[in-house]
Amino acid sequence: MNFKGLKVLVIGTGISGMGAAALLEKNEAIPILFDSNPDLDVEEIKKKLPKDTVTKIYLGELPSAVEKSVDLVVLSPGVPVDLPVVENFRQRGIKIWGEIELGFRFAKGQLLAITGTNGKTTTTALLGQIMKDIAKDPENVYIVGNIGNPYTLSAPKTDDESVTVAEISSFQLETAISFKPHVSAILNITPDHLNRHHTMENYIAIKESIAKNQDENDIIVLNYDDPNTRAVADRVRAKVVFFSLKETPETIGRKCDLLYMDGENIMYNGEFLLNANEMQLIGTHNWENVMAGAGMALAVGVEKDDVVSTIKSFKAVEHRIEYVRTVNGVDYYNDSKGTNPDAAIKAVNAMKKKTVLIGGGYDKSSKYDEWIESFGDKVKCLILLGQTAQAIADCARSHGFNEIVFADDMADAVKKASQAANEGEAVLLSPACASWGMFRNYEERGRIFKDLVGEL
Ligand code: UMA
Repeated sequence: MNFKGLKVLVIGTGISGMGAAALLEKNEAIPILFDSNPDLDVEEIKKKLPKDTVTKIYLGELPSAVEKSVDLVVLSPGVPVDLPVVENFRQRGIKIWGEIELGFRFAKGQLLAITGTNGKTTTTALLGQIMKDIAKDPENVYIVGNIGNPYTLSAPKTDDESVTVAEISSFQLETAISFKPHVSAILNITPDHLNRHHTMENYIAIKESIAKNQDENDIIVLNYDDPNTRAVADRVRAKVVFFSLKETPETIGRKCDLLYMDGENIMYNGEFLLNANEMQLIGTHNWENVMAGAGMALAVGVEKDDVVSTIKSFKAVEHRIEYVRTVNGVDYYNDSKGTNPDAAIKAVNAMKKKTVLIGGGYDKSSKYDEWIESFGDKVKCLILLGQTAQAIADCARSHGFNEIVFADDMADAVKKASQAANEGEAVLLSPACASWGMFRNYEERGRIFKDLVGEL
């Protein structure tokens, strides 16, 4: 597609909007940046764009003359697709792409893409590392997407030899039109982002759309244990590889490629890959992430020994049950990426000691019952902050859990957690909620937590 002279409205001035605007300008399109937050500073935004940029920037309201002049709209992932301004463009027949779609139009080489409610970041980082470790030129392997690297920044650098490993969120899939991975994976689908996607059916359909352009030559790796992802197998054209914590080739009752557990051994179609205790990652949810990442790597022909060697040395990604330090005999863990109840349950399950848990944050209309029920005897005290604090406290009390402390902010939460935890116990930040409203993103929340723990 020729972008020369095309007037493209880019909505959102976060990292995706910046990446999109820079790519468009380089390709002689005329990007126009718009952000609905009127309090942003135009000069600060300009500083993040390439030098000598001529991109026009509008904040708050989009002038109707500008709205009428636009040929194409590119949305940042955080911009809901049902906003009135977006709806207006749709009714006028103006194309609406996500930043991922724009990147994809410029990308070459092999594309491996991962979605799912939880485990995306770990699986993407692991698979990216496997591909880097075997690559002739590791610089030509790109790890992009929701993990924090806009696709539009790396896509134009790719060539036929490139490998791109992409973490793709449901927000990004909603506006990915021709996006077609060679290998995709859906790790699991449990309730999340329902304030944006409204129903589970819609959320599942969006996740499943990662495979909508895949054909018989492509591969999809799916979690057999999750009924939502298992059912996807019957609706896609790509060849299916399953992974499962529960089934084996004998019990699964169908002929298929399968990664599975034989006790604590990770297996692939009857062949031993590695023992789970040889990995640095902890928790059975990570066995699933490892099976998914290994399945994708094996699908593109990476040798078994190479896959295993990277898995053995791979360490937890930042903010994902990340050990911070031990103070006065108390272990501190940062799981700021635990942004929904399901992810937070996995962190609680991975804890080996009695735990003081810090939770709460932005309200995504989640239900907290299963998270509270997962506490068992392990969680001794819940420290709550943010918009959801009261709702979580009410839910916890209705399940008979009464050890609840409210905190004003993260500093207060860390202080109260350090007072509540005794020697030999753990403090875990795993909020079950997004960070928005109190922090810019989960990374900022995690770093502030780690800084505060560092000061104890
Ligand atoms: N904005 C508008 N109008 C709106 C909503 C937002 O103008 O209606 C503006 C905001 O004022 C802000 C900008 O959009 O200035 C932010 O855009 P964004 O929210 O899309 O954020 P980016 O900085 O571009 O980061 C996005 C992803 N953010 C979201 O999906 C919310 C990042 O995922 C991702 O790393 C990045 O693109 C690169 O691909 C973060 C995330 O929280 C980690 N993802 C969610 C999750 O993991 O649960 C899906």
